[in-house]
Amino acid sequence: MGRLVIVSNRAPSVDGAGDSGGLVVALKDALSQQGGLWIGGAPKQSENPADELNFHQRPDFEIALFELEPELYRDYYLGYSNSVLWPALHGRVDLIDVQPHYSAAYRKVARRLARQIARIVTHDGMIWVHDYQLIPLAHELRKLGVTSRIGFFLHIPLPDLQTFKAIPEWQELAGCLADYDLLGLQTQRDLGHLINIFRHTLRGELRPNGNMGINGREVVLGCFPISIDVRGFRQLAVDGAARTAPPSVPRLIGVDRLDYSKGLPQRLLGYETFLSQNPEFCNKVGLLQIAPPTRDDVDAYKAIRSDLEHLAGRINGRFGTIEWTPVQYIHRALPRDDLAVLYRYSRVGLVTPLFDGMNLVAKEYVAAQDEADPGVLILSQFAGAAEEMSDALIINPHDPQDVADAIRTALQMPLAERRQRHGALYSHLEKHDVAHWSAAFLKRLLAIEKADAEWLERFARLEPVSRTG
Ligand code: ADQ
Repeated sequence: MGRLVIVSNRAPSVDGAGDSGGLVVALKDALSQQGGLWIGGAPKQSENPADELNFHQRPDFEIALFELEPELYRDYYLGYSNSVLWPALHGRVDLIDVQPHYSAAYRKVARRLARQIARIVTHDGMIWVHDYQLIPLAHELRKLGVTSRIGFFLHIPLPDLQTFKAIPEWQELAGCLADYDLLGLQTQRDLGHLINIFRHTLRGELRPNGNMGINGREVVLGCFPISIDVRGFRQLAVDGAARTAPPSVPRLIGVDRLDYSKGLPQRLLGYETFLSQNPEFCNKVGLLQIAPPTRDDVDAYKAIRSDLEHLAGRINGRFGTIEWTPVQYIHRALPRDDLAVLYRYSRVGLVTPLFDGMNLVAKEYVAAQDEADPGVLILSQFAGAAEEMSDALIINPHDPQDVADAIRTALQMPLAERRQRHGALYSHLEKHDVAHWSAAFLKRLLAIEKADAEWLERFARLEPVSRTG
């Protein structure tokens, strides 16, 4: 069997620092077993980018970095990826910023990267492309005659057809998705949307095996809910708790990138409603919100920070006392072992996105709990994680009353019920950890024989492109 090649917008660090993040942990084993290669964007842009991948050998696998000019990177990443695709795929069509040069840059990056990858992959290799920044990659690779199996995993949600159509290039994108051999989504919800998009855009036909017949070939579809290193994260929390004292009042915790999809203002409104309706809890509970900045250069992100600070200030002004601050807000990232112990010592985990592919914080919170005295997870019905985690308290994040009621229920929940809910959530997660996720995807990709020769020929006839052009 050939080499496994992972492609993502960002590569792991060349020296292994920061590997504790989910995806690297998930794929490290599979990559090291097969002499794998991870291709990703260089951490810095360059005025004169090399037209070749830049290789670095780590002890576990090889990394190849691609460089982009700052302007191209801006239009491809901050522009098309995060000002068009991210809002559209999260159902925030009101935030889409359509600029013709954004989509041109997006396609250009895929074309350039495909040329660089086509020079190094072999027919028997497997290519696994990650996420919305690189949807057209298989299309560009096929045009160059690459015959390897190519799979794609979308980490973020796929919305319904009407919302998807708000992307000016929606038909083109649907066509590009259909050029993969395997398409993996986080949830059944998203899978249903994909099937509908294919039916309407490409006259796709759902086959009895769950795959899609499109233009005479079969595209394999699957739902692969991503997870975390459950046991590893639990151990971090256990070790951390041995070094740290618990907080003096029961704590609610929220941990999110500062993103409009995460429902942070809605969460604070729910907490405010809870405090106003349950004054007996004032002084006896606190909310810790950790929200590091992200994509600060995109306009839609600038407002969230001030909204959040305004709300936190209002709640603290309204309910706070000399001794008690109802909302503690930290605007930066924390080391994973600190996060793990903060989760463990929090009586309630608040995960309230308005739309989320999966949401790993929900899984981290459950993994970190003490099974003898676990906290309660409050989870939005719009997080992908809600499909698997029905033993959480499932809420509608748009309804402050629903959030407030769930907070009260969680804080008053008897130990026996907390243990029962946590036990069910943890045992599911233990079986469905991140290793299970990557193995399931790769097994499906491996089972695909090879790209259909006739189909590839059609591609070549369509657009003859030189490998070095
Ligand atoms: P994200 O939108 O980044 O991921 P999420 O799944 O919650 O969302 O993952 C965030 C990760 O960042 C978690 O591991 C969390 O611990 C970490 N993190 C958040 N705040 C932090 C802080 N202050 N300090 C340190 N670490 C912090 C996208 C999709 C999700 C999908 C994942 C994986 O949007 O829906 O679950 O990819 O596929």
